[in-house]
Amino acid sequence: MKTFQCPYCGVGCGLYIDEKGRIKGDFEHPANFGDICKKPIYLTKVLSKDRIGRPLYRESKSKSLREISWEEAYGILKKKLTSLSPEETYFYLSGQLLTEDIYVANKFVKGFLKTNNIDANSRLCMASAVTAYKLAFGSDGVPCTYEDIDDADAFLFIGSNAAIAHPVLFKRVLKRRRESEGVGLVTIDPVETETAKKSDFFIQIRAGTDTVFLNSVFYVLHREGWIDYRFVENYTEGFEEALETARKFPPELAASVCDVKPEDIHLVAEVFAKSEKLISFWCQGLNQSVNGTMKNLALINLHLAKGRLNEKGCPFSLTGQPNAMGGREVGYLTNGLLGYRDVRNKEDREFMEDFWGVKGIKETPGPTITEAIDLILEERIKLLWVVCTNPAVSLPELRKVEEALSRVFLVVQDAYWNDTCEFANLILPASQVGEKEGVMTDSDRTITFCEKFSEPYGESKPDWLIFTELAKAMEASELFPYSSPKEIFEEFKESTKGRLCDVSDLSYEKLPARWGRRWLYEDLRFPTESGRARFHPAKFDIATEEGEFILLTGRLKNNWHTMTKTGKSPELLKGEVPPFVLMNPKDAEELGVEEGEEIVLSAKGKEITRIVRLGNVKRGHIFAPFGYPREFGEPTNFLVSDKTDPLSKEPDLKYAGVRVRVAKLMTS
Ligand SMILES: Nc1nc2c(c(=O)[nH]1)N[C@H]1C(S)=C(S)[C@@H](COP(=O)(O)OP(=O)(O)OC[C@H]3O[C@@H](n4cnc5c(=O)[nH]c(N)nc54)[C@H](O)[C@@H]3O)O[C@H]1N2
Ligand SMILES: Nc1nc2c(c(=O)[nH]1)N[C@H]1C(S)=C(S)[C@@H](COP(=O)(O)OP(=O)(O)OC[C@H]3O[C@@H](n4cnc5c(=O)[nH]c(N)nc54)[C@H](O)[C@@H]3O)O[C@H]1N2
Ligand code: SF4
Ligand SMILES: [Mo]
Repeated sequence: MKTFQCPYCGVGCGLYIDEKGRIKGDFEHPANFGDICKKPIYLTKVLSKDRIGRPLYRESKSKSLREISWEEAYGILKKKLTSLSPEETYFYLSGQLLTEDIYVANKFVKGFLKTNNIDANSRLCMASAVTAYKLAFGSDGVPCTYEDIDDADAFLFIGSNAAIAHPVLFKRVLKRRRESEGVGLVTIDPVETETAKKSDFFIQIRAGTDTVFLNSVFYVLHREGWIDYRFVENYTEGFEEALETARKFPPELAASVCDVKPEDIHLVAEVFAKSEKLISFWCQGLNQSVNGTMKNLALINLHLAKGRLNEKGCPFSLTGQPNAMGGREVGYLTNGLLGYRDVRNKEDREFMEDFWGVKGIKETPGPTITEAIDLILEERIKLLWVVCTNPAVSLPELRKVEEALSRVFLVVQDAYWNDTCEFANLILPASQVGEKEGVMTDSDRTITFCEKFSEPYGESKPDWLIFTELAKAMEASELFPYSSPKEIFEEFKESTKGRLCDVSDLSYEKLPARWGRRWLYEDLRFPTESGRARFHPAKFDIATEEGEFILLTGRLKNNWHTMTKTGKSPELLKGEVPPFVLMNPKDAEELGVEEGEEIVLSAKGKEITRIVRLGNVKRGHIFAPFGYPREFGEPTNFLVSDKTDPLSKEPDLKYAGVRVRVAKLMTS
């Protein structure tokens, strides 16, 4: 029986293939205990569908791609990488790679080429949560674990549609409510999502204003005398400054900014004050915002003000991708190094240089992916290497992205043909989960070993092997001596010794296992300079966008992002295509459009057409799934801007100003 971690969401369910080739939930895995959602069930059916089987190449984009051998591919890359300066190259990775893949890629870029020009799609995903966690707690490890769901009595879902995005986790929350009296769920979202529909309270907030709402909850906690001063005094710092900011937002004022009732704010304050154990789950409704880090900090402030950690609760950032946490452990963003180390820290750099036996790791973080797009347009970056992500659909401001992808020498390393491949000069076929071995870390720090259950498709190779073989072709075998993922894991392990994310005791045979204690900060000592957790004033800054509607973007229930896998399964596509948007019935009526009719949304000089579905979306807002690739028409992200949060540099993917008209008026 082959077991592995689900390659979809960050819940990280353990799965296995039974004797008839069916995919089932692993009863022994602590993330799901046998549970499973619909998406992975169809995995084996799409494993070999429309794959890329051989490396493909063209020097000029006006030519068609032709098949080449791996040797030729490595030759081309070697020539490019040696003729360009390291700063003229850029690597864009993914939280869907295995830890071993990420390890080798990161070492290749930061340790061998010696540039920090490397980022991952986590920039669009977890960057704000990472930044806020680090500011507040000194590290970005999630403080608690899934077990904490099983005895909590209050759950807040803010900017998270966990019912479809983290379904097995959400079912665990519902089970807890079913089995115990007095357990309550509150959802805060501009859309009455599936999560909201299953909650006891739904607060329909105006997009972008969570910082105001949460500051106001802090205000009420203070006004009502509900602060846990003992906790604040013993274990935290910065309370007064944070409170001073919060005091600018009395409930009446906040209610009008957020377009909610003052009682809603009071209700959440009461949940913070009076529940026994409260877990606040959040995801992209807080992270993907120009105010994203502040939204995160405003929420964490509430947990600190009430001492809601460990047995009393947890601020729980839901990780989106199956191995974004592994990426964090390896340090695959522009500033990261192994074991939660940072290029800006001299000691960390010295450790790494010693550990890898290299010299000259750069101390300045590289540009983030949206900055890199600008640098490509300025012709300062000349080679872009994309691994396991589909930026031609998922990055914001797609007109700019298309232009950049057309200009740069583009290497795409992917398992399937995707929209980004259309712009590629060189395509490297990658093996995917099921065809390769290695580990992933889920949302609650549990690491799972993924066994191989199928031969690699065609000539595809595991991502770690592609970088290892290229390094060999570049005469760097000493640095990259690997002949198996296990050797890579052993090397990675060593680097984490004594660190917060210490996995040095683990081995493939001992997995699944979690790093860190159940409660990461059990003793209430934090890896900050003073050892205390830190409050931060949560300053409010809303995205300003021109247009009649605010376009919110997000996920489909049965499809995974840009649909390269799930989109090949008719069972999963059903009901989710053709591309649609969700609109408030009153807005639709005013516009003169009915359910099933088409509207045209326009922004940034681009128009996209979508079918209207009616739903309880906040008035003035429209919800659009973002993952539709070009085979279904223009992708949503043509309308989305690349404005970013100043601290996390995460783009605001949840607040685009759009104009809207009825499509049929054009043709009549
Ligand atoms: N089925 C499925 N599951 C997935 C994925 C998938 O593609 N498909 N992707 C995975 C990944 S990588 C991620 S990151 C997660 C994402 O998981 P989620 O973040 O839960 O999903 P989203 O749909 O992006 O956004 C969540 C909610 O944020 C709300 N929102 C938008 N703006 C605001 C705001 O200003 N304030 C508040 N409070 N809410 C707001 C939206 O209306 C939406 O309901 O899902 C993971 N799981
Ligand atoms: N407007 C808007 N935009 C968004 C978001 C949003 O909410 N709104 N969400 C953002 C977020 S949170 C995320 S995480 C991103 C996701 O966006 P992407 O990362 O672009 O989405 P995926 O479709 O998951 O792309 C993964 C790619 O990896 C390939 N692949 C799968 N397995 C392997 C493998 O083992 N090796 C290699 N080399 N390739 C493999 C797949 O075929 C696919 O092409 O989108 C972001 N963009
Ligand atoms: S909840 Fe997430 S990890 Fe679990 S089976 Fe579904 S997609 Fe996979
Ligand atoms: Mo994500």
